[in-house]
Amino acid sequence: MKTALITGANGQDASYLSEFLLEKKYNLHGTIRRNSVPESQTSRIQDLHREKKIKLHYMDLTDPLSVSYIIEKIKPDEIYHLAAQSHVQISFDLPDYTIDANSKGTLAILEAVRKFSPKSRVYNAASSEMFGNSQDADGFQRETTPLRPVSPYGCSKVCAYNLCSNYRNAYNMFVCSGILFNHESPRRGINFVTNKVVLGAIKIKNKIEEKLTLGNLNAHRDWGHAKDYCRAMWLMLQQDKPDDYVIATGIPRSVLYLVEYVFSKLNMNWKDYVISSDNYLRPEELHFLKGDYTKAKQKLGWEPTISFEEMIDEMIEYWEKKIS
Ligand code: F7E
Repeated sequence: MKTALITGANGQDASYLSEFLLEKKYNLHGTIRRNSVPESQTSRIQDLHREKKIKLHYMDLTDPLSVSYIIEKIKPDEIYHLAAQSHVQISFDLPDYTIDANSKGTLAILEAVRKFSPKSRVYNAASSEMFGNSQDADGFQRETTPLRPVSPYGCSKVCAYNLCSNYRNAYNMFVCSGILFNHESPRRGINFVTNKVVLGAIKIKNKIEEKLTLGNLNAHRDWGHAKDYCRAMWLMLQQDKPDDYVIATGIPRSVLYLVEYVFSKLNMNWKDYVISSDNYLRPEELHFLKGDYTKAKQKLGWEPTISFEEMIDEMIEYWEKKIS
């Protein structure tokens, strides 16, 4: 039986990954961060926690002692490092914290593994936000595309990504980074645009809200389903050699397309309800993401299986049941 440790155990991705690893009979540990609302610390993994399928530990990325303590104690076969300050716009409000948690926090994980558990295989959650507005001549971003981040979040992830490849080469550690493009699900936080639009539209339909205020409708993102992307994380750690992989669908869509799709599914005209506000614009915008997942397909045998429309339909169904 393999032992896995997931940092950020209550996140969207961790919840899907936990279910996936439990099906594969892993002995599962997860870390959560202390906050003043304890019930929100297990909101996405309530059942797993209640049924004692995952053992939870307090850990904070800004407290390296807590990081090394857990890794030394558990010595996991596999570490899925998913914990982060993951909201791009909030990273402009909390730049110092974002760098501390995401960059120095990853360094704390790598140092703890190097000193106390050098055989652990590490998955690092890198991000398409690292590319910024850089793209290849064919419009795609891939593993070789230059990294030119346009947010403190993107910068923090570039630093973590570089540290991971440095530790892999310098200390011969098994560290992989998954460069994941946007990935969503009903479990996505409601301040990310997909769930914000779905929930907002359903509230309007149910006369709970009158309007939905958004930012940049022209931004394009390559959206996939979190469940598909978590399978790729596991595949990376099952290979003979550690490497970095882009995980994406290759299909960009605009925020406007998302809005039109959701409102028309609910038989409403978005133009009657959606307002654009500068409050949701970022100081520097990332305009267009389209990932080339050829390497993951060839080396991991990975491909996305859930379409954008199936994913949004699942989110609509989830919120309709909850709200109406
Ligand atoms: O924004 C635009 C916004 O916040 C998507 C994180 O998981 O993916 C995520 O980062 C787009 C952006 O995700 C609103 O300007 C318009 O262009 O859902 P989002 P994100 O910033 O792309 C990457 C890969 C990560 O790694 C991150 O951790 O939608 N947008 N109006 C809006 N976005 C939000 N949140 N709210 C709006 O009202």
